[in-house]
Amino acid sequence: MYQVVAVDLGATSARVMLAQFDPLNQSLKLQQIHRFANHLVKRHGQLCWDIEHLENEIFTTLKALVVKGKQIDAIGVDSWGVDFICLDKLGHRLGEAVSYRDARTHQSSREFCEQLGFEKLYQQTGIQFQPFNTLFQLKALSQESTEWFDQIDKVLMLPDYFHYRLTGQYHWDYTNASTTGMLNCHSGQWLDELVRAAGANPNWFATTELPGTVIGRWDVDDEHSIAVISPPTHDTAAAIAAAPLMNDSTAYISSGTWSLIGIESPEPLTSSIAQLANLTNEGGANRQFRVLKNVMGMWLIEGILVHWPALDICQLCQQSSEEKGFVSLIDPNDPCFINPHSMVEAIEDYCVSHGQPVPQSASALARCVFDSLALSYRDSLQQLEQASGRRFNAIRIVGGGSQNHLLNQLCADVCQLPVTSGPVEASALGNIGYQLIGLGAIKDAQTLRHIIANSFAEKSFFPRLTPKLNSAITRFHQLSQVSPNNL
Ligand code: LFR
Repeated sequence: MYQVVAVDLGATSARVMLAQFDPLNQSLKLQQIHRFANHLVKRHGQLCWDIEHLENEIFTTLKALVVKGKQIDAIGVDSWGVDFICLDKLGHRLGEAVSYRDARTHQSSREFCEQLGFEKLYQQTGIQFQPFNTLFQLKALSQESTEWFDQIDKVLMLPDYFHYRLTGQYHWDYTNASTTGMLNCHSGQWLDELVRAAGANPNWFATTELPGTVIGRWDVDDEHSIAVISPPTHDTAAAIAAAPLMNDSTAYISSGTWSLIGIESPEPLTSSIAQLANLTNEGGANRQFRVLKNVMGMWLIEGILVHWPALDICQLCQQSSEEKGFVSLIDPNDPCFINPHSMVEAIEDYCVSHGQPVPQSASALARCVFDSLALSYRDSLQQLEQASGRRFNAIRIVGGGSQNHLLNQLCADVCQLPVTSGPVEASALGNIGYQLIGLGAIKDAQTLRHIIANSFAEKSFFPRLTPKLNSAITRFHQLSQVSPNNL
């Protein structure tokens, strides 16, 4: 029996999960050890991650597990992409971990991107334009005249920072490094010229390594020392590694704070069609590319729930399912939803400015979001079909958002495709799976998917006839065409 711990950091909630893998039966069991809230904090006028809080929760939970006498064969950390931490020569943290939701790049990213030439950038990196890509964050940092800027010796992506805190070793996982927008998508090497253009130093980074690599050991005390093995440290890469995708005609949606809709491809897709659709080509755990589209997902719902603290997501979904569908629609990727001071006001303003009725309740607001997300999934799938030449006959939804039966059903109805949901804890499972591959307990990526498919429950949703669908699609297109979400 192997026991492995995944620290899975999400933008709003984080989990420490313990998995048991039985090599004889090839079965996996997962147990939640601890779940804690993650939130943004304002520091020196910027929106930051509370690194001390995260580190404290991680270390306290891991130590408690060891003290209880749990045998642990390995540990690995994954989190959202693009965000990073700067270290000095002695390995001390410099400044804060500024969040990708901070506005510091919103203006400058477009200017810098235009200056570099997006087409050239896209051909080299395969990475979508998002104002928060690490490339643009570094550029913003280099222009901030921060007093410690000259002391930067290394830049680590967030999960690798926690790996460093556990082991003292510096490591750059390929999957998360690909989200920086500074890797050559063909060679997987850092594009030094681009790094320099961002005002950064190529020496701050080193060669990336594939998930499954042993980073070092965490010496808990004189008696205990545990291997730290790199998972796919980008949560989306981990989630997709755990998605039981058995053929090329199934598209996935990794559903959480974001909805990431995509396919796996042996090569990056960087045609003008892909560029125009702002598809990204992120590095996959299994050396495949994650060709996908970012759609602002549960973030919008989380933003609504802030205004109704007594409601939980299940109640909200239940009430929304009783609302009339396709009344008001939004383009979920409109920049006004990245970090509004009030999500409710942002949706209301959007409806007013697009001549639509203003949703009058939490459930009407949520219904507007769910309908719009499903329509946006449909468009993304079409863009993926055009860019890849594939035809999809099924959708697999994984991650926390896959528990949302209303959205799963709307997705099936609007996309007119069968949907299968699960596993819910996809990022943690992908994290665990690659540690087990690193330990030699699981043979390879495909075997991992079979094991996960056989070990965890799934649920099916079949497309139904939806009367007002065509007019909703037309209305949605009118909205998304006017949104400045692409360059
Ligand atoms: C999802 C995710 C997305 C990435 C966004 C920002 O949690 O990792 O893949 O585009 O967060 O990092």
